[in-house]
Amino acid sequence: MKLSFRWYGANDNIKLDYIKQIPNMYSVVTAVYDIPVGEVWPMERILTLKHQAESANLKMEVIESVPVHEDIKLGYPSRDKYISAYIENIKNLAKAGVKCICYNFMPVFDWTRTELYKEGKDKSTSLAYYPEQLKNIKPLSGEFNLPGWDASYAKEDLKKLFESYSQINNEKLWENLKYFLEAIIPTAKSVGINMAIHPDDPPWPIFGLPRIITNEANLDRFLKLVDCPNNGLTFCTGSLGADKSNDLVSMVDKYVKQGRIHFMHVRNIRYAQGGFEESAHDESAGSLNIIGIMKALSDNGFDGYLRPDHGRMIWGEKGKPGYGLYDRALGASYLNGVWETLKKLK
Ligand code: CS2
Ligand code: MN
Repeated sequence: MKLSFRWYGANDNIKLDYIKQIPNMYSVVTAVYDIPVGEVWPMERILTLKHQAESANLKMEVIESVPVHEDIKLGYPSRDKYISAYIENIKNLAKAGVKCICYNFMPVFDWTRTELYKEGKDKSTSLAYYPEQLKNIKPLSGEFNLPGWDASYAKEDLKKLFESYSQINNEKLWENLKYFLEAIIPTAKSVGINMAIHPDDPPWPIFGLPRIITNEANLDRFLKLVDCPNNGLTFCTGSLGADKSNDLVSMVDKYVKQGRIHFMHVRNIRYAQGGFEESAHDESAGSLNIIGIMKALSDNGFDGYLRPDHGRMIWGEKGKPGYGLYDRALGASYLNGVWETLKKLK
């Protein structure tokens, strides 16, 4: 496995040198964040990120994310223009040495939580999702109060978007995803980029919006839409694990054997109040079988990218919820420890 770490570019408070000091750290996972969705990222911006990473002795082989324009998910005629731009991005990123692109196909909202600073018994804080609280969140109401998303949309734009999605059920979203993949995967293949879709987080519909990248049957269906190794997965344990019926160990085993996992997000969650709280990465801290998942990767010789996912806020650190340095570094070190142990015991 190639250990990697999300870095938000020059505006990230976390220094690249600090990231490199995490043992075994190989690559950053980053993106150009300030170009509107659907446009081509200027080559010099991509190269700047790469040079910054390289000056700290890190690679820049994974991009998370190249976001997909809503018109593509909605299947509007304008999608072709946005798909062309997406293809340009794939080509340019390949020229800069990128090997893997993470993206998602969730309508309107990416991840959804009901609390960003849930205090644990040890006074650390983490992200949490309680279905009871979700009932009280009404994205279309006057006080739009969805944690993490409040400032991202003007109320009127959001209303329009929701109206557009009233025409889109799961099957329509599948069709639009297939159209997108058929257009982009041949380019990804020819330039040697692995596309890696991120599962829906959490893996069920929210606010009546369709969500399809949620469980094993749907991942099977996804991989067959375009049956090519470059059409693969970001296997996010915390996202898929929120649905207790997902058997993560057997899913990892199966998809690594098929060569379709290009990127792992490994984090733990603790089931609570019908939902979940994000915990430390350690298996004993939460509900997921983290060691079993790492063993399935190790047994199958997993050679893709792996990053710790969200961390708690600990040691007084202030920062982007889920993306502080300290707990993610502890997570990376824990995962390294498990990995080395498994290797040694082989
Ligand atoms: C990430 C996602 O921070 C997170 O929750 O796992 O936002 C992820 O970057 C996107 O879904 C990938 O497109
Ligand atoms: Mn993830």
